Amino acid sequence: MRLTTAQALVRFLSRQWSERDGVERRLIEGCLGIFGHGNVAGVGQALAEQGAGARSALPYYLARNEQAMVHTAVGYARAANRLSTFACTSSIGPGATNMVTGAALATINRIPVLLLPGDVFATRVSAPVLQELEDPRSYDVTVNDTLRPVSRFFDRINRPEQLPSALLAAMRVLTDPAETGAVTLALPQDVQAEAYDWPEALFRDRVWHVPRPVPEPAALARAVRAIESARRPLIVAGGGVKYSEACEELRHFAEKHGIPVGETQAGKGALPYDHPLAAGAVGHTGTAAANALAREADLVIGIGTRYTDFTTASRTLFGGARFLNINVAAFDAAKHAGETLVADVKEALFALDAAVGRTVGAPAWRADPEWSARAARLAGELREEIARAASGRELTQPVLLGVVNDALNDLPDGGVVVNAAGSMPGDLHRLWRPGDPDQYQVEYGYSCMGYEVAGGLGVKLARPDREVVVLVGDGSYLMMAQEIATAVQEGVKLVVVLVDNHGFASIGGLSESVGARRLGTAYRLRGDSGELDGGPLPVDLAVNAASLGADVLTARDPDGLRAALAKALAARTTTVVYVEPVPAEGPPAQAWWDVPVAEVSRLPETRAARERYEERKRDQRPYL
Ligand SMILES: Cc1ncc(C[n+]2csc(CCOP(=O)(O)OP(=O)(O)O)c2C)c(N)n1
Ligand SMILES: [Mg+2]
Repeated sequence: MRLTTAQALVRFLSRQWSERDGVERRLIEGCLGIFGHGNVAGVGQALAEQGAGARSALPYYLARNEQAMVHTAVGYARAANRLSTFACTSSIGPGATNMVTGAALATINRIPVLLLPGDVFATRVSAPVLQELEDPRSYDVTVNDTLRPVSRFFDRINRPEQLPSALLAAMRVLTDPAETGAVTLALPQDVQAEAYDWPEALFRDRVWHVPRPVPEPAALARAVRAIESARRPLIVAGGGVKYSEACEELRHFAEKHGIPVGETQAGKGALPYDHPLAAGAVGHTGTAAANALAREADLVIGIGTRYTDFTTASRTLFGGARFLNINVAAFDAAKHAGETLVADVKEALFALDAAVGRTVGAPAWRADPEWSARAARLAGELREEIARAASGRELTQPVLLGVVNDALNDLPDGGVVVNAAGSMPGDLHRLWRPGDPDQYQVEYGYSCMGYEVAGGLGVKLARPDREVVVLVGDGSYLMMAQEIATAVQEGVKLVVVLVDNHGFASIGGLSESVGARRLGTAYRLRGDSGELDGGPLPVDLAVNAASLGADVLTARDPDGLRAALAKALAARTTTVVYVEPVPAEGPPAQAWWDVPVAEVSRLPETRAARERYEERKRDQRPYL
């Protein structure tokens, strides 16, 4: 078939499917894009020619910012448990480099997205073209090379003939649970428009089987021995549990053996929050319950977790525990010198279920009954503590989150909550009571300000059956609120709760604790002193949201918020609920986080912070 490279690309993408457990779905649901001279005549023309409407094989969505469109693709793919995603087409130059942050976010969170940045002429006949970076050492370098370290697969299509093998490699990485992340095919603008004779076979429907690798028998035997020799095991459930759709298996395994479960941000909701073995959030933003268990456990069973510093409290949390790591990615399984079980989480739990406690002659294995009973007591106290934190007459942030949580848990569909950066993720991790595993969608791998609205749009595209509530701080809103306009354009309804505390509550607190005097963390006018300590900014974010096409409601107290949320959830159009919460001290952190403090300073508060830092630093153990 004689087609341009871009036409062949679009035709190919519209015929790719993923399959897991016998269920097939489109692998590339659609194409988000912003056009410029680097893609309008190539990918843009190809999309237009194939028919890019909502009912076409590869629908096109106009976004407002290239970083945001990658966030939208991530929100979609994550809510689809990584079985489907979006392509993102950009022009060359700034359009392409705007995607770097989104790509890093996708790769760090292990979420598949397909990026199609335009690139400068392969022939170089017109070089340097508008927006081309010239590297005096080599004409082979373009700004798109910044996407290499943040992509799990990167290729530049300098000849049409290179496209088929690059596409096959790209689809393989997108659908490989161990390798997935951002996949980038850089497309020189002349090659996009160049015609070539393609074999028809390239455009046949192709199904990509998403594997569930089973554990190796010897590794399974070692894992069983590790579990059976433990008395005080603790499961740390990460995002891998949810992506593998193994929450039921996790519950069954924990119950059968009396093992308490702590959850990371990505794993939150894996176990019902009111389960007697649910110790809640673990780590720096963890609960007293989970962290107490973590300090005393003799075996940590990490399931689908990357063990970030928030989970390990910068390697201060897990006492003398050994590690057993169940992960589809060998890279993660090998962390902390653990016993490794490289497998899909569901398959691993299935295999362990058949093997643990079945050693001939041995009684069915369970954790020390006192340990399980203690976990149940702590879980009970945790539920009371969470209920206390969320109650109150003043609209503090914990109360606000409690009101939103109740509103979602009252919905028949359970809703989804989306958040990423600021002071809310910590409060959400500790306090949120997920109605089900799909409800909690907090991006905390990259914790990227600006993910919230754009990511929420993607979540809603994946889950039109659910109400999607985006929680966004004023700082994050000011970085990237423009996708409200895209939601309005698409008739995709979001509820955005805009939490305006006039600056960076999170970094303000952190700044004070490290002796940095809260510099640059409150939004104030430049005052007479020359510092940013003047009056409040005359910035009205509620009016801003209305100007983007959203309906806007304002809430001043818990009852007002309940009423506004009820209205917003019942509405058909995107609605922003604007709230200025009452400032309140958050609960004290139950575990440390390593943020190095200045070793020398003239400021007394910095010296005091350094003393505290050095004391805590002594607890840090490498685990290996
Ligand atoms: C893109 C990006 N830049 C900087 C940071 C560092 N950072 C983390 S939270 C935060 C402030 C967030 O402010 P806001 O959204 O208002 O939330 P609040 O802390 O007030 O709850 C900053 C600057 C980040 N996470 N992401
Ligand atoms: Mg703020």
